[in-house]
Amino acid sequence: MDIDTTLAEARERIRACDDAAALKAIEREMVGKDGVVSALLASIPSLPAEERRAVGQGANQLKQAVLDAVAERTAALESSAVEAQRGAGHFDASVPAPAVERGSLHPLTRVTRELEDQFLSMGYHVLDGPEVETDFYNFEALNIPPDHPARDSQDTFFIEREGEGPELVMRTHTSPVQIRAMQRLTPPFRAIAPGKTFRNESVDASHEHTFHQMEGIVIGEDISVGHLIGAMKTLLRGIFNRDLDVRLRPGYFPFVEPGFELDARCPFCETGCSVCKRTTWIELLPCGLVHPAVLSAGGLDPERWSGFAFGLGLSRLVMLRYGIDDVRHLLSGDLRFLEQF
Ligand code: FA5
Repeated sequence: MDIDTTLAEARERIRACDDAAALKAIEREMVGKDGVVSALLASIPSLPAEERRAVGQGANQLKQAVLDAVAERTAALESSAVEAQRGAGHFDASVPAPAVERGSLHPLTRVTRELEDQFLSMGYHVLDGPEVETDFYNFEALNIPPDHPARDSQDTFFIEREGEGPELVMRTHTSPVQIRAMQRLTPPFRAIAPGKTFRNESVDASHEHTFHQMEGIVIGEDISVGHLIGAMKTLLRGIFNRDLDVRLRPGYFPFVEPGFELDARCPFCETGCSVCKRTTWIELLPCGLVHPAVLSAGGLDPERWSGFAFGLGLSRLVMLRYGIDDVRHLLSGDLRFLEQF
């Protein structure tokens, strides 16, 4: 018998053993009265004289090593049994339960949901659109062909792709949903589309590379700037809970004609404050009547259908609503900021 091999096998079985009775059985088999070690010792008288000493020492070492291994494994099994009992059995009903940490809705989610409710009640669809868009939807269908200078105002993240296929971009605004809405819905219709947008911006307190917008589009017959102003006033009433005067300034966007920047009377003051930069007006959203080329790109006949569209800067609106001074807080994931809502 090779003593080293016998010991290695015995140790392996002991390590793998996970109950006390089985451990005892191994111990008996190895060092008991009729066990391996006894058999080894009993064989000594029949061995040549020069081998007897080594076999005797080996048998004693084997016995001690097996006893040590059994003792070590027994201690390990006992301590894990105690742990299990602690975990499962000891319950003190008088100890106060750990406080349940409740999450809360992100301010962007809150404002988005409020606006969705408001627009749903006005008969609008709430639409979603892909955040990774084709160049066609993000630019071309919106009357911004390649090399049009308006592309400079929306510095874009292009997506590298292998092989054939249309050029892909992270959408720079929610306006592509205008085209998707025209393709999907039967006019007349009204729809909003809140969501994430991306621009390769130099980031500062009012510019993020990832921010939220909410597109609005209304298509019908004989839609005029009057309808646009009426809808915007209703929108503002929903946001600020009161009627606010609005004014339109000319604004250029290739996908609307005429195009405007809509300002609202500052909801926080009457004579000028830091929010309105002492002007009593706050710049709220760009908007306009849908350009005939955009109606055509969406598959609608511009001779029959007309419409208005607007692009609300949701991130900026949330900042205004909650007095947040830096747009970068919104997506920072910083709990010190988030726990305030
Ligand atoms: C647009 O994105 C147009 N698609 C809006 C539009 C829709 C016009 C429909 C006409 C008809 P603009 O680039 O101005 O326009 O962005 C709209 C709003 O998004 C801005 O008023 C601003 O509130 C917000 N915004 C733009 N860039 C950023 C940015 N980097 N970080 C945070 N908010 C931004």
